[in-house]
Amino acid sequence: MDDVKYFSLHDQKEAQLTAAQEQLRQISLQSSQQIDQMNRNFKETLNTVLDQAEQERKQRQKMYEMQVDQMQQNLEAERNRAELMQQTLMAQLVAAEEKFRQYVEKPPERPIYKPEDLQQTIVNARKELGLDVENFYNFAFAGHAKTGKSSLINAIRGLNKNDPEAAAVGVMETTMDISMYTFPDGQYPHVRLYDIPGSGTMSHKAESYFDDKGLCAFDCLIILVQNTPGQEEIAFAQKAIKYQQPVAFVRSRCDQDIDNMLKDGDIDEVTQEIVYNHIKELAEKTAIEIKAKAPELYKIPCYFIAAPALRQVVRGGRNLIYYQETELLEYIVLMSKHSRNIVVDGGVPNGNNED
Ligand SMILES: Nc1nc2c(ncn2[C@@H]2O[C@H](COP(=O)(O)OP(=O)(O)OP(=O)(O)O)[C@@H](O)[C@H]2O)c(=O)[nH]1
Ligand SMILES: [Mg+2]
Repeated sequence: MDDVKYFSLHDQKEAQLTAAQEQLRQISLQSSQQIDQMNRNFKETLNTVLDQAEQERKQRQKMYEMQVDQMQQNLEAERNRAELMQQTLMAQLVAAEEKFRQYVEKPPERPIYKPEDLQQTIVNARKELGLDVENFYNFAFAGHAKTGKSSLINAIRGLNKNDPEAAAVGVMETTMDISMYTFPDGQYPHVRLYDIPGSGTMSHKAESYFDDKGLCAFDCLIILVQNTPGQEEIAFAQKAIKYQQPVAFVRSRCDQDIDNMLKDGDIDEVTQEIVYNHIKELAEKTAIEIKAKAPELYKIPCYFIAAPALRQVVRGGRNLIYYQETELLEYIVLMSKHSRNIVVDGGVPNGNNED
């Protein structure tokens, strides 16, 4: 009996166990189905997301590729344009080089213009001549040979040609080098007179005379003229104006004109009136010639003198006949005073180029 009881209990338990196992199996089956379903769902979702991402990536890639294409096209167009420009520039350069080569191979149509540094030329000329422009007013007596430059300097200094301190004077070409003279007895201590060799000779050519002698270096230029100012004297004066130098013409040896008139029987005697008329005539002729040849020089004064008469004036002696010695002396004194800022009645003589 007990055994029967035992077996039925056992069976019961067994049945319960089997049922529980079945239940467990069912639950496990359901769970695994659920998990499978979730897996499938997850995969689906993942695939959808991945698909979308892939599509987006492709779209972006396509867009980037299009942009890169566009940029490449732009770059190519830019490169082509640069190449074209380079070719054009090269062609222009080659043409310019050829033009330049042809230009430099040909002799210049006109002389090459080199602007002259006037101030530097003056400085150099002063250095070369050893000219002291700080402490002295320097007159240069220049002009054609035998116009009486040395005789004029002697006369201004009150000397005659035989005086040991006089400048050499003669009928042959006499002054060969530039010489400096001062006033005797300490008169006008700040004035120096420079005797310049005559131009138009074999040794001193007229064309290069102004530059060769460094005439621009002087404070004032006294140009002695032959009869009336000719091309030579006009060219010197034009140069002087270029260097802004005060300049005056002097026609010396006027006494010889009068002597000749006497010898030729044009006049019977020498009077002051005859001399004045002669000077007037010469002055008018000179003015006409200057007006015709170089009107810009019309303001330059021209003094008509005779060296012997001038020497007499300087020495304070009496002379029977005068030319324009006093006027010339006044010019010299006024110019040198003006340079030292000494105010003088009547100012500076006409023609000192300081308009
Ligand atoms: N009658 C007269 N003779 C003069 C006068 N000036 C100069 N002479 C004479 O003319 C000649 C030449 O004079 P110079 O003073 O040597 O002339 P220059 O211009 O200095 O001559 P170079 O230095 O050689 O260029 C000399 O025989 C002088 O005596 C003048 O005003 N009247
Ligand atoms: Mg001389």
